[in-house]
Amino acid sequence: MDLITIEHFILERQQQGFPSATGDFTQLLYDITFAAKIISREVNKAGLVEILGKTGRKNIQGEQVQKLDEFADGVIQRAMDHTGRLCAMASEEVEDVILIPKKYKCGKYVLLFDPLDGSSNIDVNVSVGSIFSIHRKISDKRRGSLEDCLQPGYKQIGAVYVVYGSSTMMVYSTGDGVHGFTLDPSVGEFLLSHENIKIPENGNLYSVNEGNYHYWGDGARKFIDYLKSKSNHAGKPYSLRYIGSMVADLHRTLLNGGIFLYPLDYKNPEQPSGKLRLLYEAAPMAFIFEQAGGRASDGYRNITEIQPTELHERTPLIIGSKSDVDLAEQFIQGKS
Ligand code: P6P
Repeated sequence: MDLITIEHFILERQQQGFPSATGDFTQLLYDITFAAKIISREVNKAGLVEILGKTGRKNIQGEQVQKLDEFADGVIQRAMDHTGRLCAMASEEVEDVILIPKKYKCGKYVLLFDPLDGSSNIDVNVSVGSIFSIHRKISDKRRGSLEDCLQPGYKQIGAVYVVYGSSTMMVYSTGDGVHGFTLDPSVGEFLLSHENIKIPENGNLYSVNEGNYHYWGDGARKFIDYLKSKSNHAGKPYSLRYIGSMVADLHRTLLNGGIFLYPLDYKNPEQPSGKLRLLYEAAPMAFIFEQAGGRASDGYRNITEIQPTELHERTPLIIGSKSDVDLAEQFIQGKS
């Protein structure tokens, strides 16, 4: 395979597809690449320096904030806030919209991100990831606003995830296919390793936390029982793979096919909910999976069709090979 850096690949696609473009969007993708390299360096040495300790603080999700969470959030904000490309940001680690300081130019894009998803796995050396969603500014406000952040997934103009695993990989789509790049840390370059990723039509893997089985609705339980039966459409039971780190689980699902689920659960009977975040986890992943020929649903509708009402709202997520997601919906909706 030719040695093609992510910067070269992105620029070439911009020149081919949008010759009159200003290059701002391309520069934004470069900025994300830069932040990912810095986060990768810290994640990969986390076990070597006293950074694994907890900060003693909790984020708005009530989760113990790991120092690397804070570090990743800070790197992204500091890499982005002065570039003049963004009008606003939103982070899993920050309760409110992050507005661009008045001393900097306000740009035409919005960046929503989970700086380090799955961070509870850091201490046990399990792969973690960063997820980014990019929208255009839509409000008529001079600076950015919550309105610019609360857009449905089909309006995204780009989505990126980075998985910090045995190697660090960046996977992105700007609506023209899905492309993967692997970091060569010795030169600090992401090199093209997976051009035009397409999710296999069918998989034989399912990925779900079965510990929640008794909290799901009947349809979800019946679907998982079906996948495990010998008389399912595949004629043999699916295998279970669950890491408990969304980016790692979804990266495997994208490459190998099959289905990942975090269904609606009734742990709180008065307020059944999903766990995963719509704006900066489910929606960008849904955009990427759709671009790779897959699907993403909340059990009833496409994730990318959901109109967000809150910055940190949660959603059930069923994502993977289209046929598997279609089937899951049939069961969840009681049609199978
Ligand atoms: P559970 C990690 O905390 C995370 O947000 C996702 O990365 C992951 O898919 C999910 O939660 C795992 O949740 O309830 O199975 O531990």
